[in-house]
Amino acid sequence: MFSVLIPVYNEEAIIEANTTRLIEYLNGLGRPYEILICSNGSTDNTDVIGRRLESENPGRVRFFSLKNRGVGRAFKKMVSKSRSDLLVSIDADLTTDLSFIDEALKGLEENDIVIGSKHVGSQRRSIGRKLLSGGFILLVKLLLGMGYSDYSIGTKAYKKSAVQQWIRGIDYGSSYVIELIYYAKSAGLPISEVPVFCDDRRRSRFNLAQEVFYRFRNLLRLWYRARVRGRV
Ligand SMILES: Nc1nc2c(ncn2[C@@H]2O[C@H](COP(=O)(O)OP(=O)(O)OP(=O)(O)O)[C@@H](O)[C@H]2O)c(=O)[nH]1
Ligand SMILES: [Mg+2]
Repeated sequence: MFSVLIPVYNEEAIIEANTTRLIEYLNGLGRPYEILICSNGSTDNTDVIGRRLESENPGRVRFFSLKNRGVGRAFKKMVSKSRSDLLVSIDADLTTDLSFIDEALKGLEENDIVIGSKHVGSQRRSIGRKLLSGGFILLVKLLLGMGYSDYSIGTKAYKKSAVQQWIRGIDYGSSYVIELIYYAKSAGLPISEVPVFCDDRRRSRFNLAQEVFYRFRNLLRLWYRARVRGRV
C-alpha cells in the first residue's frame, strides 16, 4: 500500500478532473493505494468538492481541511493520517509527469527519500520562476553544502518510518521539504534524485515575493542552526 499526498489551495477548477485522472493512473499500477488531499483555508469550493470526492471514493480518497494556510501544516496532517509507510507528494495541478509516482515507489525500495527534480529533468516554466528556483538551489549548495536540484513540494517521496522523527518540528510552510532532506542527509539516510518532466505555466498559488522572502529566511535559519551552532 502507498499514499499519494496532495496539498490544495483554491483548486476548485481542477481538483475533480485531476483526481479522476490520478485515480485512473493509480488503478493501472495494480497495487493498493490511498489519495490524501488536504486544503488549508481555501476560500472557494475546493472543500465542498474534496468532501464529495471522498464520499464518492470511499477508502480511496480522503479529504482533510485545516483552517490556517501552509503546505507544511497540510503535509504534517496527511502524514499523521496516512495508512502506509510510502508517501508520494504531488501538486494538484498534475503539471509533472504521473510516471514519477511509479518511479518513486521503486526508488523507495532502496532509499528513504526520492527527489523528483525538474532541473535535471526538463521543464516548461516561466523564466522568472526558473531563475528564482535556480538561485535558491545555488544558495542551498553554498550554505548547506547540499547539491540536490529541486526543493519544491511536488514530486517528492518519503518513507514515513524514516522521516517520522522530524515531522513534529517541521515548518508550517514549504520549507519543510528542505528541512526533511537536510535532516535525512545529515543522518546519512539514502536519498536519490530522479529527473521529472514539468509543464507548469499557470499562475502559482504562492505569493512569489512572499515565498522568496520566507524561503530565504528559513534557509538562513537552518544554516545558522546547522553550520554555526552545530545542531538543528
Ligand atoms: N494545503 C495547501 N496547499 C497549498 C497551499 N499553497 C499552495 N498549495 C498547493 O500546493 C501545490 C503547488 O502549488 P502551485 O501553485 O502549483 O505551486 P508552483 O508555484 O507551481 O510550485 P513549484 O513547483 O515550486 O514551481 C498545489 O497543489 C496548490 O494547490 C496552502 O497554503 N495549503
Ligand atoms: Mg504548479
